[in-house]
Formats: sequence, structure tokens, C-alpha cells
Amino acid sequence: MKKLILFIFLPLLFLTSKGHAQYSPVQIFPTPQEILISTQTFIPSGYFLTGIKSVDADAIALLKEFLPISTQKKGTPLKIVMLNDKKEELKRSGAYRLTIQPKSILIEIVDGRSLFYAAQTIKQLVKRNDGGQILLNPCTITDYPDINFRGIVEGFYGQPWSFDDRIELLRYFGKLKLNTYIYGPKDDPYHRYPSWREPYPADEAKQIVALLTEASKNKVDFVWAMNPGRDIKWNAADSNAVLSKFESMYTLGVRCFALFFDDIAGEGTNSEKQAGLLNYINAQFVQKKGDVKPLLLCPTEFNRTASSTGVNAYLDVLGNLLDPSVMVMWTGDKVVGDITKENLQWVKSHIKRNPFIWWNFPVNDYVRDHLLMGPAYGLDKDVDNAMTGFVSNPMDKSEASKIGIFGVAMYSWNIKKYDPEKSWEEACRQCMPEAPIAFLTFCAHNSDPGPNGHNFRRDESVQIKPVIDVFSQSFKLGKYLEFEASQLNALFSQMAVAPTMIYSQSPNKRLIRQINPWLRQFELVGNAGKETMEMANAWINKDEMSTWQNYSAVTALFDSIQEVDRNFNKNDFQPGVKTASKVIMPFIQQVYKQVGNELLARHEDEMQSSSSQIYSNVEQLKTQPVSEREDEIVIVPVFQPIKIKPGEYVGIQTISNKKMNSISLNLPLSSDNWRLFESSVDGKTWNQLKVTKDEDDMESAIVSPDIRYVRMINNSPKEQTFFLMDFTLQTNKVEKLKPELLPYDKDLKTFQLLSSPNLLEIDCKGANEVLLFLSGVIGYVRVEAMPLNGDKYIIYQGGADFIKLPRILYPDATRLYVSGLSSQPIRIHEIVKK
Ligand code: LOG
Repeated sequence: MKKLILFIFLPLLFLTSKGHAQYSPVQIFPTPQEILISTQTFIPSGYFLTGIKSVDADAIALLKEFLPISTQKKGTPLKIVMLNDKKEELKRSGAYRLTIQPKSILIEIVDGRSLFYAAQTIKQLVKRNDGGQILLNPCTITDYPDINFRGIVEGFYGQPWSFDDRIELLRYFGKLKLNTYIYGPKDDPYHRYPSWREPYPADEAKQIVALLTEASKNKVDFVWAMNPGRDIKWNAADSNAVLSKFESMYTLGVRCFALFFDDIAGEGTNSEKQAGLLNYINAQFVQKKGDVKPLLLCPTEFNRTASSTGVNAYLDVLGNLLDPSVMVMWTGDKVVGDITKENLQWVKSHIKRNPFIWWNFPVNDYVRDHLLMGPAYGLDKDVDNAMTGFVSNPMDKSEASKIGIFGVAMYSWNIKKYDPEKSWEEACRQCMPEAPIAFLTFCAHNSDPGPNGHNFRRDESVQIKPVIDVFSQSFKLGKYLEFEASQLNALFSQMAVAPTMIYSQSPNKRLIRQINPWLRQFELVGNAGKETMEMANAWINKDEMSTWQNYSAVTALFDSIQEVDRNFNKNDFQPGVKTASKVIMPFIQQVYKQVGNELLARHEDEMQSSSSQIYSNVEQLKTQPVSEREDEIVIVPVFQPIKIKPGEYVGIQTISNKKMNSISLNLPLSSDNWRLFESSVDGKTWNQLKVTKDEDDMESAIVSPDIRYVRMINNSPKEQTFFLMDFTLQTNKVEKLKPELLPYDKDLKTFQLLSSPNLLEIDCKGANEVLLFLSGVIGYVRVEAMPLNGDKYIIYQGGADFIKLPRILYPDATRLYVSGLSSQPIRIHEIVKK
């Protein structure tokens, strides 16, 4: 008898906004295009395969992992047939229709990939009852990708992924129905300069073969990319060099190829020649081989900001000359930014084909001290069939990149149903099912890249931000809002324990290794937050002693944070470890500063400040950050070539209290005699600098100690191009204050040491009250008063770190003497006379 089955559309449920997991009966990622599923389940007895079962052995092996499939013709049929549907989407590689009924399973497919994807879907549909039996819901799923090529381009600067990283990610791709892995790490010498012409050494070639095998198992196209533009010559020898390198990769088993011409200057940027080379490779290699997929090109002008205009502009030349089969990559309006409908249309009108998107997210090679583990957003949903491909450029940390890649997988499969937030929550849950809340907390506060030259910022700490805003506004006015404080305390406690949870619960040691410095830092920031809240509370309650103790504890945590920042993640670009840097850290620092100021009755303008920034009128460089270290001020390096018009300049401006020393430069492609180096004290009168070169072509010049500006100016009548690899202003270290001045420097961090039996004299004439901020008191402190005529008398003796001495204790005294009986010297941080 036929049973009446109730079919309903099931929305896919994720973590709720409160962060508790809500498991819906069915969760399939990426979201299928059409799903009709019964709420009832049945227990399948066993299946036998029929139809075109030899189409993909990996898919069949996968099915056998979770379905009872016997080799005999027993049980119910699992039938595999070709999908015959007129709809264009249902002809795409990977499209499938799955019909599960109690008496059969029918899988309609386009290719082997379709069967593999259907199997991935069934895997997510299978549940087990308490007795361990398999349960299935009758359903019909019609599914296909919105974008043909989906995946990543390993295209960042820095340490390329390891072999094991790649194997693991290829498996992850299989599960997420991603089908494209483009191999193009900038720091692989055989991909780019200097060895692109040479074949891989045997060991590396062997690894590529193994990657190809793993890619094939997961139905991923392994695309090998070459980036020859830096030193390519437009001659037959180099066309053949490209050809024979491709040939050697073909021999290893590669069947998909790309040519990149990004981040180059000079000869290689010629679009006519580039198109010529691609057409040549297409004719001489792709067409002749027959089993090689269409070529992929990353152009030199790969975003709108970098695109020239006018007659025969770079992209138009490509559009007109390139064989129509060649796919062209594009990063959007900028190097790093949103993908919008308008932008896709703009580029299409120039390249005369749909672009293949290279999305620079979550790549962090331009902000290496930050992790980008927040939601993948900024992707237009109103873009039907406007992209040939969509690949994301990840971080050098493969496991940490899985969060961003998950979003890319969800978006590129089913654009309209993409929900960045929910997808991100699900990604965190799937990447760390053992400690999902801890991991979600970590990711929620590790998403913004910080200030950067691309001006690409991300939301961070989204849920707590409004609470922080309300709390800090009131706190500035001397109020401590209890309700907000309790929310903040809860979060800081959660942050402080999250790393321990992750270390102890997660078996993903590769991930932990990759993000370890940030985990350590996160715990410290959580603890600093907790102490800060206690300090704020003590201050509002006029408990100066506790305030000072909490203040000291926050100071110590800041020191530890600085230590981690200084000692981990060392690199020449953005060394250090920044976490929760957009909302949480500024909040903690702000409260700390406010309380510090109020404790010392200090005004904001009494703070010593030092800051440096880029000094440039080149549009491309206006937001480029500058990093100030102990004895140097450095413009953060830029990977793209920089175009500088006549009269434009780039340099550093500083209001540091240090003495300047020299500049050192590494600005390749600047051999032309177009540059002038200048320095200035006021930014108005400029003096020319004498720059000299050493044997390695590094340039430097001495500057006078008082200058506050240095710059390189284009002194020629032509636009010029150069690479800003290194522009550094060397400084002298700030001279240290004399120890006896330290207790009066209005800086609670610095201190003078006082060892027993020495005495510290304080002139207290005219003071109504004297405050002592101390630390390291292990025995006791004694304060004695000395009248103008008479003998010393004791006014305080005890073990406190904070001592308040009102005048009534020493009406006639002009001097006070502090001494300590302590095994360790006492630290006198500050003496405040009121
Ligand atoms: C590089 C890329 C790098 C990224 C972010 C492209 C096409 N090329 O500006 O290798 O990872 O920026 O720094 C790039 O994006 N050029």
C-alpha cells in the first residue's frame, strides 16, 4: 500500500544567534538548489547497484562507506542513470538529481563528478538511530553549481602550503563540492622568478603527482599556473620555454594550465604579447593535446583601479585578441574588495567574456600579523551566470583558511541562498565540532586585517560592539553600567578559556600549530579584559588601592601581549601577533588609559606621543601603513608595482621624539634617473639627500637628526613605475630618563628601584597630599616625615602598593623619606603631589 508522504521544504538551520547548536534533521552543505524532503524516515534494508555504475570508482567507494551496498542483487536498487534535462544548469559538470524512496535510490548524473557530489549529499542525509541502524528521509534533490569553477588559487606571497596542507585541503574540497585548485604560490621559484623555465626537481615533481592523484579522487581540477612576466622575453625561445615547461607538467599528469602576469612591471606587461603567447599555447599545446582544459589567464591589470583606459587599453586588447576559450581572472574594483554586479559587467565589456573571479580573501600576505577568520561577505547575490569561475586566495595558514573557503563554497554553489553569517557559524562548527563555541569566539574576534594599503576592513566583534559603545560612553562620564559590564565580563572569561578549550578538545593539531601564537595572545587579551573590568569597577567605587593593583595587573598583561607580539610570527613584512584588534583591544586600552590618567590626575595632552605615517600624494599609497619600531620607521612593503606621476612623491612623516639617522631603500626598477630624495624639518623647505648604492644595489643616505620628513619624488616629466619593497627611516633610540626622574614622569609603567637600606627623598613643600604608586613590596614600606627643624617621625609603615599620605599626618614636614625592608627592591612607579 502506498503511504502518504508529507513533503515539506526544509530550511537549513544553523547555529542560532545565541550560539547554541540547533540540529535540523537535514543539513546539506552547500545548500542544494531544490530540495523536497519528507519529515519521515525509513530504514533501508540494503542496496545493490545498477545502471552506469562504473562511471566513477571514488564515488562508489564513498557510497559504500555509509550505505549497505552488497555485490549481490539483493535488497533495493540504487540506480545510476544519465540526467536528461534541457536546462542548461543541469548539463553542468557536477549536476545531479537524487531521488530517495523507501524502495529505491535513483541518481541522475552528468558525469563522474555528479555521482561523487550526489554521494556527498547522501552522506549528509544519512542518520543513525539509537540502535545504530541507518535512517534516510525520502527526498528529491535537484542540484547544480551556479558557477562552473569553484575553489581556491594558492596565489599568496610567503611560505607556500606544505604537501600535507594541500592533501588535507583537497579532501575538504571534495566534501564541499569545490572543483578547482589553482597552484600558483608566489614564493615557489618554479612557478615564478627565477626558475619558471626549469622543470621541478624529482622530489617536488613526485609530490605534484601525488597531489594530482588526491585531486582526482576528490573530483578537483588541479590547475598548474606559471608566472613568467618578471623576466619573460617576447621571443621564440621564451614561447618555447613556456611550452616545454607545460609539456613537463603534462608528463606529470597536469591537464589544466594557467598563465599569470600579475605584479610585474616593464616588458612583460604588454597585453598584445601576452595574448599572443596564450593563443600560441592554446594552438600548439591545448588544441594538439586534446585532453587539456581551456587556458586561464591572470592579467597584469587584474582589477579596475589598476586598469588603464582609452583607445587600445590593456583589457580591451586582451578582449579583442585572446582566443574566446581563454578564461580571464579578475579581483574586482580593487586588489582586495567586494565582488559586485556592476563591476562584473564593467570588466565583461572589456574582456568580452565573463570573468573568472580571483577573490583576495582570506589572504593575509599584506597583513601577516592578523588572521582573517570572519564571515566571507561582500559578494553580490544578484549575479546570475556572470562568472566563469570563483576562486579565493587563502592565507598561508591552510587550516585557518577553511573558514573563509567554506563561505566561498556555499556562495559559488548556490549564490541566492548564500548567507555569510550562518555559513560562517556552520564553518566554525564543522572545523571544530569538539569545541564549537570556543572556536566561534576565537574567529569572531579574529576577522579584521587592521589598517592596510588596500583599505580592506572587516567587521569584528560584531555582537559585543554595541555593548562596548554604551559601556565606554558612560564610563567616560564616570558611570559603570552593571548590565553591560556583566556581558563584557562574560565575554572576556569566554575569551580567556577559549584557547584552553581548543588545545584540549581539538584533535586538529595542524590548525593549532598554525594559529598557536594568536591563541596565546587571545587568552592574554581575555585576561586583560577581565582585569580591566575589575579595575574600572574599583575606580568607580573609589577604591584606589584595588584600582592600582588591577592597573598593575593589566600593565603586566600588556607586557606579555607585547612579548608575544615581539617573539612570534617573525617576518619582514608585518611581524607580530594581533588579535581582537579592532574592537576589544582598543576598548581595553582606552579604559586603561582613562583610569591611568585619572589616577595621576594627568591630562591627555601631557602624554608623550609619537606617530609616523606615510607621506605621499600617490593615490595608490595614501592608506599604506607605516610601522614604527624601536629604531626604525618602515613603510609596509607593497607587492604591486607603483605608478608615480611627475611631481608625485612617497616618503615618511613623523612626529617622533627620536633623533633621525639615515634612510635605507630597496625600490627595484628604479634605475632610471628620475628620482630625487629629499628631507625636511617642517615639510616646506626641502634638502636634497645624497643616496649611495652598495654592491647588492641597496641604497641609503644619511639624514640630519632633526628632520621629520623624507621622500622620494618623481623629478621627471614621465610617469614611472617602481616596487616599494623597503623604505626605512633609521632612528636613534629614545634616550632613557634619569632613574631619579622616573617617579615623576607621569608614566605608571616606568619606575625607580629602591633597595634597602636606601632612602628616597620627596620634597613635599606645598603638597596637600602625596600619593605613592608602588609595586614589588614583599616586606614593608616605611614613610617618615621630616620637619624643617626637628626629628624624623614615621607616618606610614605597612605592605601596601598604594599609599595615600594626607597633610594632616605631617603638618610641619618639608620632606618625606621612603624606605623599605624587602628582600627585593621596591619599584616606585609614580609619586603624585596634589
Ligand atoms: C597578488 C596576490 C596577492 C594579493 C594580496 C593578485 C592577482 N595578485 O596585488 O598574489 O596574494 O595581491 O596581497 C596581489 O591578487 N597583487
